[in-house]
Amino acid sequence: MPVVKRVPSAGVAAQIGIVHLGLGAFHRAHQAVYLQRHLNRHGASDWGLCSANLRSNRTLVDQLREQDGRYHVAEYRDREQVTLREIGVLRQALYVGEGGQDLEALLQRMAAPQTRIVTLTVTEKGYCLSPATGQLRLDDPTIAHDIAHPQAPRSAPGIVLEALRRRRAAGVAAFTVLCCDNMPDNGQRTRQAVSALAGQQDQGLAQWVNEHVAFPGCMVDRIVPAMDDESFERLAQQMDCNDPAAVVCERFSQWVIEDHFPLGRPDWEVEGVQMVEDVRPFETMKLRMLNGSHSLLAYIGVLAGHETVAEAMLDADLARFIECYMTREAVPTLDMPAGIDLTVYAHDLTARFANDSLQHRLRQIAMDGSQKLPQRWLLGARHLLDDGRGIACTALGIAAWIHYCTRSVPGASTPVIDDPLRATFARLAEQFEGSSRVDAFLDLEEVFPVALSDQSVFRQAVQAAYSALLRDGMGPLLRAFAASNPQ
Ligand code: CS2
Repeated sequence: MPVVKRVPSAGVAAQIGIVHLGLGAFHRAHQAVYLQRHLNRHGASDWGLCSANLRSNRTLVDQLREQDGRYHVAEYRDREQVTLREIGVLRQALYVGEGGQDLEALLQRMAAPQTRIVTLTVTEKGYCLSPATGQLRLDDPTIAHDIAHPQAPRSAPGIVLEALRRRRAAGVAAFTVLCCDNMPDNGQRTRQAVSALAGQQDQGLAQWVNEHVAFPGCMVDRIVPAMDDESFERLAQQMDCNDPAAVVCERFSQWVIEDHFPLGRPDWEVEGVQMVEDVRPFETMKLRMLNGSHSLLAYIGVLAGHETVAEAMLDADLARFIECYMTREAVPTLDMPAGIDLTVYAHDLTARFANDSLQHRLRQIAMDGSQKLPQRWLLGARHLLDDGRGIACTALGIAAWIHYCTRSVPGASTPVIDDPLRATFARLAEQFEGSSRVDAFLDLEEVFPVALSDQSVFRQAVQAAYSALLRDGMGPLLRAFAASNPQ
């Protein structure tokens, strides 16, 4: 049984100052915890939280409402030590379903002068941008809907824009928009989504957005596995916590934010948030080192027969492969400010991945690969090739992703793939095999920037990895890799 340290919620969030879109586990275990610590420290705060789920998990919103917004976060340092925090900073939980329930309440809340910041964790696909180029996808049905019905928006950019339109009409200053998703240049990408949508609706509004709305970028980091029955049971048994809205996460947490909040912000730096002028180096580091390794572990790990990240890290060959990826294919692409030691960072990541008090399923990370690969692997691969370096680990990752998305699984007619492009993957799997399948995948311009897929060295590396994978299988391939790349 672990030693449990309990931290109750203290103080009252008198007013809602932040509206959040995307009430998932990550938000509850990351941003809400920083705000809770801020509240506990000050005893009273104007930075209470209103969080909304868009089209997913209505049950959670109902549960939170029943609990008056209170829930628990269990932070596992390891199997022996846990901190159980009570969160009381969530003042309002909303659900905007297909039928638009709570949409008006959400828009009113966002338009209210007390709301000074709007934050988002709607996952990469929630911005409706092309993953490879970052341009708004005008062919996306949700965006097409929002262009036709600006005042009844369904997409996250559409909701942000409609709230801004109302503020402008009422003469209320724009809130600051803070994207907390794992995208490159996430502030700029969010600006791009909102302002391109505005350009389709109303030029005057588009200009106002460009002139008046701040979109600082930020890097968020905390490993928060999706909750499952086992995690709920563990909370009940180990700490008598029977909370259907609880989340489990690691002890580590990091938040680096560009300090540009025209209407003010909580004094986050007191809670350990790093406020910086330019977040991009931190974001690129995290995307390529942590998330890049995560995605490698996901596709390669599943094909090697593993289920969770910690279990995959016990596979010495796979752990060696990840280490080689970090040092040879991620670190050389990074240009960090003084004081950041990437060797230490890589070492700490390895320890975090190996934390076996978390059941972080590889399949959770494997979701939405088409939206994740460009920033996790492909921008780095371009950099490496431009420098004349090798991309062996990345190439095996891409080969594993293609195989993961198209292989047949015993007992199932098609593998269960959770990705916006899953229908395309199924079609390509049916039409092509072997090297033509690889070519067909690399031709997907939404995922692979032409500047990369045009390079024959790149194609050849992925082709070679894919045929070796089909020939040898993942286990033997990793064994051979580790044997020829000893520590
Ligand atoms: C993971 C991330 O699911 C995924 O794609 O790589 O959610 C990762 O756990 C977080 O970014 C960690 O901060």
